[in-house]
Amino acid sequence: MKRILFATSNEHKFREAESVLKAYSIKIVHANVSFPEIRADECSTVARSTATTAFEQLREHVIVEDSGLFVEALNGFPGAYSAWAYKKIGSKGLLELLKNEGNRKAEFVSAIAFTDGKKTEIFEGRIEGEITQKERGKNGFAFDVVFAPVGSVKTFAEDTEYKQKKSHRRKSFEKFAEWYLNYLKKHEG
Ligand code: ITT
Repeated sequence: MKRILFATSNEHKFREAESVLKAYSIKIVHANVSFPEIRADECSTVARSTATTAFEQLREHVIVEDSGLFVEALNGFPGAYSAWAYKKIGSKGLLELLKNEGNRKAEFVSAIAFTDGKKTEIFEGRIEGEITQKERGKNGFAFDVVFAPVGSVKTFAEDTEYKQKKSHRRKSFEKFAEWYLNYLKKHEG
């Protein structure tokens, strides 16, 4: 098994990533730390910067992930500010903002940044869906209770198996894993 640090203060993110990566025999170790994040509209910009900060402190190959929910009718809000928005208004607050809105389209985005201290690589995953009319489901975290992905009538919080198969995080981590196995071959072979 190959080991790599995943720096995140979010236990849910870690578990979702772990379950994708074990199929590739890549073992991630949880560095339960959070670093100051820059403000930017794109998750990839935030992730790239946080990876550099994480490497400076941890001095090991590290990945970080920045993600968010981009709601079309709100011009992409809360987007890269999702963690902050969730703390402030929660998913009930988001439903309130969309109360009289017919356009419920939204997209989850996950951007992973890997760095070895010399170069940083970015991997993105996305999933489109709709914001439901009310909260549904008990599993998952944060906005999972109000997000129903295209192709399913259930929210991520109602159907975690579907989330695990199709999510933005599944896609970004699969891209990362495929790239990382090659990276290891080149650097260790
Ligand atoms: P770290 O920065 O320490 O990794 P965090 O939770 O603060 O943890 P982000 O800054 O990337 O991570 O914020 C991501 C936020 O986007 C998260 O807190 C949720 O509000 C939302 N989000 C992202 N992915 C999600 C998912 O799969 N399900 C529900 N909400 C999600």
